[in-house]
Parts: sequence; structure tokens; C-alpha cells
Amino acid sequence: MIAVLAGGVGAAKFLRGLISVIDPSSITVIGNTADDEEFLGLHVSPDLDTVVYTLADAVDPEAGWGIANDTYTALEQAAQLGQETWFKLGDKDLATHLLRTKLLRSGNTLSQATQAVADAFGVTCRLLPMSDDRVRTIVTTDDGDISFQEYFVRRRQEDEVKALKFEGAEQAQPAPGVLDAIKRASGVIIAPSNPLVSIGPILAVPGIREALVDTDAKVAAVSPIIGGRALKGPAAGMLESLGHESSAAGVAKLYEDMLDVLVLDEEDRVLAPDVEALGITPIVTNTIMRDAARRRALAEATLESIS
Ligand code: FO1
Repeated sequence: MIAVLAGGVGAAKFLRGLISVIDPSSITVIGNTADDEEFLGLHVSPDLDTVVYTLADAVDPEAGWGIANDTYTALEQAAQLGQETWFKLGDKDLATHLLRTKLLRSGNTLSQATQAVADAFGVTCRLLPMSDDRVRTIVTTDDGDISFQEYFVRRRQEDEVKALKFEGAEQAQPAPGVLDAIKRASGVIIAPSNPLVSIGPILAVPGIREALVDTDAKVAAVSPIIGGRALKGPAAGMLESLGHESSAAGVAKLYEDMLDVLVLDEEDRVLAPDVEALGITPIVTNTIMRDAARRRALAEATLESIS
């Protein structure tokens, strides 16, 4: 069994490559839920949904999140009724949040609701939220503390990030199966996701980081930073403003205590000695997942590095 720590769009693409190489039922995905937010009274889990929609081949290919060919009738009507609609929830996407919210309100855990959503979309990977407890990423900006989606979507990642907090993390417990998956895995992969706001919250849940340090399995990360920049999202600026190096070597340093292998892009070949100096094996390959063949090749190279 391979365990994968996952954020949203980058992780989902990587997983799509992985399921073309190994049996999906041999993969346990541990997903970030610190981006979760309540909109229109519904519990939205953007990163888990992005993984489900992508693996089910239902994702909007342009955005990388949401459902392909969705419509926005309900949201337009919500705006008419004076609701806040800056977070774009499509009509089909809303059905997922209705299902999740119904299950949560009737006493199910987030793990159970996640399983139900994955099953409904025919996703056969085991998909676990990092925790069934509420953990929220809070971004400190010049205007004060705001929620992650407020920073990411409403304010378009334009604020300088002064600090990050994962509210609730200290009291949270890993969801059932998370620690066991890391312990029993034949290999662990940290997907190419933002190390601070996608993987960071997962590692902040007590016990998960320790499990990654202690596991006998090899742990590989795929760098989401290529040539000092992120392909998507605010990772580069965030790394810099929080005093980290915005490079594949900077990513290696953030995971240094648990990492055996860092997969980095050909563009960053010159950084391989810096990664090696940290005691981490660098694997240099093409990490830009432009098409199915590239996604598959990246998954194969990553799997080989931990086998
Ligand atoms: N991202 C945006 O940039 N704008 C949106 O309006 C938006 C809506 C949205 C709805 C459902 C969903 O599952 C994801 C959505 N995302 C949107 C993406 C989401 O904010 C990010 O993928 C993550 O939270 C960061 O990993």
C-alpha cells in the first residue's frame, strides 16, 4: 500500500498519474481539510473534492477544481437573495456539499462522509481526511487574521502572508486509519502541493509528522516549486514572506526530518547537490504534468524511488 499526503489541484493530478500505474485500491490518500469552509450553510471540503472529481474524471479541466460543465443557477439565485457568493459553487458541485452536510448533520464523521462522496463518484482509492476534527488555516495579513478561502479566493492571494495558524490542530486527532496507513505503507509520497498550507496542516495534526519520521517506509516528496516558482497558487511568495527559500531545496528543508527522496524538476538539476547535502536522495525528472504520459512518467519515477 502506498500512502499519499495530498492538497488540492497538484496532488490530484499526481494521483491521476499514480492510478494509471498501480491499482487504485492499493493507494491511501490523506487529504488536507484545513481549507474546509462553510458556505451557504454547507460544509465544503475543497481539497478532498478536487481529488475525488479528478480521479473520477469529472473535474473542470480549466480550473482544476469543481465539476466540468457546471452551471451556476443556484448561486445566482443565492445572490438575488442577498447571500455572499464570492466562492463559486456550481450546481453539480452543490450536490456534493448537500450530501456531505446531510451526513455530517446526521452524526457521521468527516471520514464517513468523505467515503460516501468517494463511493458515489466511483473512486476506489481509500480517501481519508487528515482529521475528523475541525482544523482551520488562518492567514495573518496586514489587515488582520482571515480564513484561508478569504485569503485565497476572495482576496485573490494578494495579501502578504505574515503568519499562518492551524486553528484547532493541537487538539485534533488523526482520522481513523491515518497513522496506520503511514506505518504500514510500503512507500509514502508527499504530493506536489503547497508545503505550508496544503501539507503543513496535515503535519500539524499531532502524531502524523512523528509517524512519517518513524515509518520504515521510504518517504518521497515531489517538489511543487520549479525554478523558484509554483506552477499554480501562492506557494512561492508565501515561502519567501515566511522566511523560507522558494526553491526545491527550500521544500526539502521543510520536510528534512522525514524525507528519503525529493523528486525535483530538470530545471532545478543544479539544486541536486544541496538536496543531497541534507541527506535526501534527489531524483531529477520532468515534473510538469502536462498530459497523461507525463503524469504517468512522474508517478513511475516517484514509485521507483521509494521501492
Ligand atoms: N478557487 C477559486 O479560486 N475560486 C473559487 O471561487 C473557488 C471555488 C471552489 C469551489 C469548490 C471547490 O471544491 C474548490 C473551489 N476553489 C475555488 C478552489 C479552492 O479554493 C482551492 O482549490 C483550495 O482550497 C486550495 O487548495
